[in-house]
Amino acid sequence: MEKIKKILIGTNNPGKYSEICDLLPKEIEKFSPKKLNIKSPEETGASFEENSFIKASYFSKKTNLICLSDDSGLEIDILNGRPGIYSSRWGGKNKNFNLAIKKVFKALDKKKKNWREEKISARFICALTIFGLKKKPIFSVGKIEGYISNEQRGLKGFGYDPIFIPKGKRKTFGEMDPKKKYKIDHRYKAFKKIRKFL
Ligand code: ITT
Repeated sequence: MEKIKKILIGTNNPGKYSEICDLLPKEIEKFSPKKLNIKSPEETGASFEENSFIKASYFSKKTNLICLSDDSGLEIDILNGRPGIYSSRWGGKNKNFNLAIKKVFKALDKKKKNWREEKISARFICALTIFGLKKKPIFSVGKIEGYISNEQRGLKGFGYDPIFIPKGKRKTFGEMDPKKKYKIDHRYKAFKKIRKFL
């Protein structure tokens, strides 16, 4: 099997970038689109898998490097899966996640007045693609089930971390030590399935 020596981590999201760096073996040389001055492509896919493939193939073709991309997001059941593949876009142009979280709370208020007294089931999903190998691309998906917190808690992590409580835990991802989060989350689970390639 072709072992990867160099990889472009195809994300312009700093939170994701540091988490993916941590999940990859130390000896792999890592590159970022930011350093190479490459903007992200438009995410025109209809699923996490499609968008992940769009990013990995785009960055890989631009750089001639093997590229790993992650498309991820938060699905809330009573919102019919929203924000889902639009998780990033709910943060607006400036990727403001206080704003995105406000939007989530507003949508929940609209759906169910007393949602804060109930368990609001949700999950984080991560779809990974590795593109640019001699053989066909590698795909993997990981999920973590949990609940939406009735208030924003914790300053650690990124994105929706302050409102997501994984099943069986009390703390939000925003309150958890990032190293602990990295060992249980959707991204970790997706990585675990493709460990043999890395
Ligand atoms: P790239 O496309 O450049 O990777 P992005 O932020 O636009 O960056 P996505 O399109 O995959 O990435 O959007 C995923 C959004 O879902 C991301 O912006 C976060 O807000 C949220 N998200 C994904 N994983 C998360 C995690 O582990 N913790 C908190 N929020 C997460």
